[in-house]
Amino acid sequence: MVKKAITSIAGRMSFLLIFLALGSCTKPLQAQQKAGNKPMNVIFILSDDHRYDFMGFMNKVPGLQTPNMDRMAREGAHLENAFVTTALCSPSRASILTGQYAHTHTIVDNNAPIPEGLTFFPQYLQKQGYQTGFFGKWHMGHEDDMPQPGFDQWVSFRGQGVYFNPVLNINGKSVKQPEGTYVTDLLTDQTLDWLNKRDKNKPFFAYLSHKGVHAEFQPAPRHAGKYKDMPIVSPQSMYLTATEESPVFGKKQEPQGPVNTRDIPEWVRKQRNSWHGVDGMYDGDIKFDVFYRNYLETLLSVDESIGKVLAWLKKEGLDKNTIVFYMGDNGFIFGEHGLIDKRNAYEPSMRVPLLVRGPGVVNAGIKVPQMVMNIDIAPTIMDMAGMSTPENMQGRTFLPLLKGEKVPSWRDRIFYEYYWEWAFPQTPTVFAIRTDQYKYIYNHGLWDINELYDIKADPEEMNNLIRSPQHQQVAAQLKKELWDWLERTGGLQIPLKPVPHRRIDLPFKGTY
Ligand SMILES: [Ca+2]
Repeated sequence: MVKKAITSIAGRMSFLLIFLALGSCTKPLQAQQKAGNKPMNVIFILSDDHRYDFMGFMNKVPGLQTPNMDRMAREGAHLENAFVTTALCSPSRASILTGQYAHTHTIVDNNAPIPEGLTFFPQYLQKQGYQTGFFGKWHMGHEDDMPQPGFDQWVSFRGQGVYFNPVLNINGKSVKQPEGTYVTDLLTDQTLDWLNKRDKNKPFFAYLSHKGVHAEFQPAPRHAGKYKDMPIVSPQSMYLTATEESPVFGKKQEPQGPVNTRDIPEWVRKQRNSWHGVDGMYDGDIKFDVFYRNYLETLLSVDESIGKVLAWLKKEGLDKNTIVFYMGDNGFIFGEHGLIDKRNAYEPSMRVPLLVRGPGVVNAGIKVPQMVMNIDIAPTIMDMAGMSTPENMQGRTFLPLLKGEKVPSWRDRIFYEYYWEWAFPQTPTVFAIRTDQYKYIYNHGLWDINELYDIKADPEEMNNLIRSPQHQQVAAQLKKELWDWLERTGGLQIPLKPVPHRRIDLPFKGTY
């Protein structure tokens, strides 16, 4: 009895300690410097909504040319199983910058405020003697574009920004850009201008955060129309929920083998004819094939941005001691399950491209199969800068994986969360757990079926196994681990915010 009580108190104490460690936003910065590591320069290039497999070398999209992403993969590491913990702009960006899950940093959607005292990892880099610069889309704390902690140089814009002639906030001052300016080129130039003026005695960290390739896509004029004749090949799951009225785009790809259409969630069927479905996309204003080609054309300038950065490093003689990252903030669905966009926990939504080039540090041409997450970016870059991971970060450094070292205790499961937004009510709150073989999705807060996929046997996630007698044990185990994770990490409090506006979603548009 006494022992039980002590164990219980100890358990509560450790929970309290974890809670304090995670919640202590205002605690002074403490990251231990590791001995003997020489800090490397780092350039982190982030794109918006670029899905993991739309890169030339992946051979997913015939005709798509991304020579600079291909070069990054050839000369550096391709992290083949890279995921975000929330497939949405603001939560994922906050997870990258804090090393924390969305329910921990609390920026759970695109309107959530930044909590006071939240620490972004570049703040540690500054303490470590780095000069740091932020260039591009911040998009946290709603519309604010003012300088944020952790950056010596600040170039940003409000909210989603615009593709042409943006107004930039440069170190707190609004500066209108001239007519004809294209945002991807502009942000790359701003980054390189700052690097040209840097203090050559200090290491640097640049965070180049592109608007491209967020909807609604607008390619640079030099790329417009380049893919106008590109054939559309639909994913195998695109027409599983089609009705007689559903339009067909390009070549229809039929599923290989039988499909369990009975257990497709009702919300997925309904979303087909909504803002984020292939039948109703953008309230009927944009067609799937036009949308698809515009996306690919818009991506080309992001690829060129990587090329410009690599060329600058070579010219400056810095390409041997600078690590370059390329990553997407979340994926994007192009027709899978009859959907477009992200938010949900399906593979093209939660997977992202992740390439890292760093001669002498990162093995050239290495493929990393282990699952890594956006919350690992901060610990990894801090590791490269010679610092250990702060206690309140939930990710871990994958630098050993980049070096090709064996890491026997690497994680074998990852977690996912998305919180319902009133502006896009067609996607519910979703929690998921994914292993190398299985994914369990819990559709929260609505009367619908949950999902279990054998990703190895069914990579397109077309056969929901939630009723399969042979899979009851794995379903029960994954469900338990998912809820245990939420409980352990303080994720059982779903944040609510007031909904003051008229609805903007069809078929309820204009109602309160
Ligand atoms: Ca995004």
